[in-house]
Amino acid sequence: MSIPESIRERLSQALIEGDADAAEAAALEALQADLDPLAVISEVMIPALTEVGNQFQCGDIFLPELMMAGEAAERVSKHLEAAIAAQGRTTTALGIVVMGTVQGDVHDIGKNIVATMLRAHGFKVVDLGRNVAPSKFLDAARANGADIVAMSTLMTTTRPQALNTLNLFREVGARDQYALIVGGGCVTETWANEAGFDGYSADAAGAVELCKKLVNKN
Ligand code: B12
Repeated sequence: MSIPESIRERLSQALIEGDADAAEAAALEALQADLDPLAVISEVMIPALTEVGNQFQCGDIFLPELMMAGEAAERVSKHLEAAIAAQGRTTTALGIVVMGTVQGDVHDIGKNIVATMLRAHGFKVVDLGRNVAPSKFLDAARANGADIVAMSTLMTTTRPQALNTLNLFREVGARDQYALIVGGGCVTETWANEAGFDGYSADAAGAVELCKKLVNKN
């Protein structure tokens, strides 16, 4: 079912204005109307946050407004994530994914959505949270017997930390034991390939396909 214009407009406007209450109300209305939570994320939430990011970059809005939009998006994504999780029906784990946002970066909305989607599709996800040091990725991969180590990074300034993490796995001779993947707004497929990662995806649905491919279960 396509997203009715009234819900689309209200949610988008509320996110852009950083009105968390109005955004939450519109998201709950979308879920009550049985709209696909992933479509709400990709067709409304991401474009609205892209607009917020552009306005911030141009100096049309400042940090307080960016933070209000971030809070509104977090409130909305909690409901959408719960709805995605409720759709998951798989009981046996397809594979184990250790996931986190790289060191220095606190953006975790996209990472949380990817984690939820992976869980809904049958992966066990060990979520390390945000601002995760390279050594923490390595320790968690070893401790949990991970198949995949997934890094999220949203800023060009923290992107090198994904590479530092990959290099740490190389230095300790653990590179070939895990598939290392990366994603987030500042990463491209070309960058990920050139850096030597095993995969990249621009969105959560693609992340699921990528992880299935990497564990050879699709
Ligand atoms: C919300 C937001 C915030 C919130 C974050 C709240 C939170 N809990 O995450 C707050 C207000 C805290 C924030 C803070 C800052 N932010 Co900010 N923020 C944003 C904003 C508007 C949206 C990000 C977002 O959530 N997008 C929606 C999600 C769903 O998309 P996503 O993260 O890309 O994830 C999808 C895909 O990328 C993919 N994916 C994500 N991770 C992974 C991982 C894997 C393995 C795979 C396969 C796929 C994958 O799947 C996801 C789902 O589809 C962006 C602008 C933008 N256009 O992205 C700026 C933006 C990222 N922020 C920016 C900046 C500069 C900052 C600050 C430094 C501001 C400041 N001066 O303090 C701080 C950073 C603090 C820090 N140390 O990290 C810049 C970064 C610029 C750069 N250097 O690259 C941006 C791009 C804005 C801009 N245009 O200038 N921010």
